[in-house]
Amino acid sequence: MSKLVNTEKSNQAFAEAKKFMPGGVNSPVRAFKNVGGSPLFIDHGKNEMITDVDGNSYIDYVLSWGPLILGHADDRVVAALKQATEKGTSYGAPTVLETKLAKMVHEIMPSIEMLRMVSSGTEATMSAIRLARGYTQRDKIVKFIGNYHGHSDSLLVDAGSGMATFGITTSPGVPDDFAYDTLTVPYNDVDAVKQLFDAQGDEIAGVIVEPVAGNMGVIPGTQEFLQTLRDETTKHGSLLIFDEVMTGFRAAFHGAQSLRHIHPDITTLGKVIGGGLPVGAFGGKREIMENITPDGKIYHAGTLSGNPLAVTGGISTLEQLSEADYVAMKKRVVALTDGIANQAKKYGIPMTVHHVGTMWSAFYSAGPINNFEDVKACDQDLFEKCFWQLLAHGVYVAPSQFETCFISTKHTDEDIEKTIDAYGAAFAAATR
Ligand code: HOZ
Repeated sequence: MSKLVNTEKSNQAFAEAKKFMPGGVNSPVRAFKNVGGSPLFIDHGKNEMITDVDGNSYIDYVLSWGPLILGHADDRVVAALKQATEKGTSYGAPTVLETKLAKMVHEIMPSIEMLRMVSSGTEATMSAIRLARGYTQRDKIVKFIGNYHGHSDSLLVDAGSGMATFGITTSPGVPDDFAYDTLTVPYNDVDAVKQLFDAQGDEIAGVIVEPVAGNMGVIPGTQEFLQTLRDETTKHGSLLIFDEVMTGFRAAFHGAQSLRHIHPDITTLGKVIGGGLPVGAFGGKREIMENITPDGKIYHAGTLSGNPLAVTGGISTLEQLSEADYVAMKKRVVALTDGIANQAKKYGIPMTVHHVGTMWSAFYSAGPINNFEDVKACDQDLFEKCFWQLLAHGVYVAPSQFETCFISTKHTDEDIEKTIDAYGAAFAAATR
């Protein structure tokens, strides 16, 4: 149960859900398990607010774990979806909408010359790995400790997000042989990358990386680190995969790749590209993408890939976003994170705040925070106490330090002020 708010109906809903679904949820990070309570069951959301089944409303910084950059139930997205639904929910045949979205994505991220749509971020990264392996005719892949790329077998090694939250390094059910071909390296560790490529570079199919890590809180990949990945993969004939499922249209409108001016061979997308509907995509250089079926032999398929509703959600979201929105969102994120840092200072709480574009996180540690080990050393006890206090003050943040918080175009200056005040009240209560 929620410790400080009346959540009787949520608690009842959770008890019932647990009878029929493992842990009562359809994704573990929702369960509030590591903050020692039970989750809120959400009744509805509008703009930057969500309301639970008990009628409590919160300023939402989870935003469905990133997709809702226009906030909940944006009027134009809802209208477009209603119209699309009237025409049919799925055909299993091409629509012009898919080409429209692929073209829009290419214009926003020019490194994506061709695109294949899928139904989730997990499917996008899994397919990108198969593409890298098929294209290079090699098996080994490199990932970074604390990066999370969904829950497919090859990538579920030393992962962030829920794996980190629950302290699991790999999952029963992942065959050893799969993990054997996944080489892991600390994030932002340039020397470790060079050493690995010196030793095994010619066996490596690809490197997959979150250019700004978002599954251990927000940790930017340094310019040197990302440039080293580009240089080493090019030198050894491996592919560089930027996992921008979270950072795409979030770290910047043109993705994290635009911040570092580095072009990956393949990019994976999800979240914002579906405007809150189940979606994913992977794309990149034409000469690589043309190896996918039916043009090539690397197999990929999906009944709901390019689903008209999901694509409509993505198109109507991307169409509404302007450079001015990003300037405004960034200004608010800076005000928010500065405000939180000031409150922490006032109450003598060691804290490090990070933000990139529309993503932010507050680490309960004096820092610096550059990699997974740094996040593991954060004060979990204090995080937990403050988490419940924030809820009691109407602020909903991600229930783990291994996750990112987000902002939408609908968050107002007043929301930011209220949130900073809520952090102040939470810190006062937690240090009492
Ligand atoms: N991929 C999301 C961010 N870490 C979490 C969503 C989930 O696992 O349910």
